[in-house]
Amino acid sequence: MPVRTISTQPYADQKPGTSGLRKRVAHFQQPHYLENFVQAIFDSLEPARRNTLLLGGDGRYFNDEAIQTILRLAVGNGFRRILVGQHGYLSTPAASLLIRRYQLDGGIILSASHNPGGPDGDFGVKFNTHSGGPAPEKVTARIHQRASSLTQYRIAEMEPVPLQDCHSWQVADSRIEVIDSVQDYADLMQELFDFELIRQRFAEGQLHIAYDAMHAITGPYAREIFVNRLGAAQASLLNAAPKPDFGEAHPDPNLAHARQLQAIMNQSSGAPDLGAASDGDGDRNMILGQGFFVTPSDSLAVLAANAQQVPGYREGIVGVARSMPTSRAVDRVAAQLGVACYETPTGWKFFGNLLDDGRITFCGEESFGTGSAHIREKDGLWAVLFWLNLLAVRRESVAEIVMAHWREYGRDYYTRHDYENLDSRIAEQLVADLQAQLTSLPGRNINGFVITSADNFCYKDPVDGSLSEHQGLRIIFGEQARIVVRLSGTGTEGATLRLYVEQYEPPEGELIEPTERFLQPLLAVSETLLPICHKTGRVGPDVIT
Ligand code: G16
Repeated sequence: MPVRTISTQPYADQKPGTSGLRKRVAHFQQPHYLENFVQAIFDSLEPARRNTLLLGGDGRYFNDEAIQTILRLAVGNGFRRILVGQHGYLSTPAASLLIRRYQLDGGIILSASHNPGGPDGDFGVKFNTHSGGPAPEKVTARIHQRASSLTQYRIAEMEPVPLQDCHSWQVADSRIEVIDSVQDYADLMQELFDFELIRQRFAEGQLHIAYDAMHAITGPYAREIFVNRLGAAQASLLNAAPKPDFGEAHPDPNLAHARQLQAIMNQSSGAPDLGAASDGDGDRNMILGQGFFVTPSDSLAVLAANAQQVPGYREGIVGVARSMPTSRAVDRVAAQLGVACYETPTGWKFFGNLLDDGRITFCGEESFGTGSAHIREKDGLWAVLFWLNLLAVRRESVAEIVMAHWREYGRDYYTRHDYENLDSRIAEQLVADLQAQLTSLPGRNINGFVITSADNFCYKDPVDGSLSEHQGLRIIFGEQARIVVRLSGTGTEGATLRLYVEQYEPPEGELIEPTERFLQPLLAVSETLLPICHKTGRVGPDVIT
């Protein structure tokens, strides 16, 4: 079978962001664009780590075509063993699991996560290393460097590989295996959680769930786990058939986009006990109780505090980590448990070393990501099962569990305001203006909020000592409050400015105020320091989560 060497030109814009390379579909469809980036990934691998590969994606538009192209590139580059998800599907958490379970050299996951799909939507390519986690910054820097200087790629001339059934093919020196990832993933979940107990509660009619797969990748996994293994009603699943355009919706599990699920959970009577949703590639989760939203930061804290209620974590946890903009709720749990708590930059890749080094058991982010040492990615269904397991054990509602948590640890009121598709120059200037004031801020009292420190977050990885600078501006008001601002690294158009605002209320204080009302004074302080509306002409954020 012939392998051709094709001339290409370097692309300077193939710089992976927070989570892989994300661009508009049409951008990826430019001649040689995808091939260039994938060849750069292959070239950046050590020869000893260029033999076995996992490949799959979230099923979005262009997934099928990109998989066939990457298969030809992998064969052309001499990979000996290539595992591909059946139908070309792999959720991000399942991909992480399979890389680890089959001890592969790495995996390519095709997804733009929660970004919309379809011909006018977004596409993305992520590379995960042999640990099963997203490539760390030193690897993505190598990929970027290579992509910006590449002049040719190697591609095999071969027929498209049928992906409908699980089977394997020998093509030249490469073995291509089409595999079903659902069973492996469901088996792991069954090891971690008390399926027997959950199944019993479902059977007794004591527990009900509504799970929204948002027409994205988790539908088949959710059907196997909730319906086949746990006996939940078929009707518990919403939008469970993956679609290339996600049903023309935005597969982002938050209050702005999971409206159908919210309507179900806000019914005055008959709402299920747990409402949950996942994103395009299945690594995010949103947790709802009856008329009750659990912030991702609170969810992480509650799971950490309740770890021993769940079989997989009976022996307790060794430590936790959260991304810098995530609220400090989990820090309070860690302090009480006497375990370490790490603060990392935004991006799941920063948890990798802490997990590999056995320093943490749980980690999470405000961006609807929660996970544990069971794999090296955040895991949407894992978080949902954790909550289900908790509800089954404690026989309390989601709201009761969270409120009991606040009564013990206090509450970190939290909101994130996103200003999307801003003119990049204006957004960068806003951040630069605040950056310029940082050193003069400590000691300043704005409407009763006293700034104790202000910096641009810099992270020194405690395992390998690597430094990641300029990870977001932090204005800290002691234990009382924080304001954080940073530019998103996952958008594909203009700049997205994220403003994160949190304020702590101790256990004896006001714990059930509406979030935006409680945070109004601090939001006003924020507009004083960072006049987003004034400088952008916007009247408010595009999305509040
Ligand atoms: C990715 C990363 C997360 C990050 C999120 C938002 O999630 O894996 O670690 O928190 O993007 O990043 P940003 O604020 O830079 O847009 P996903 O689910 O999109 O892969």
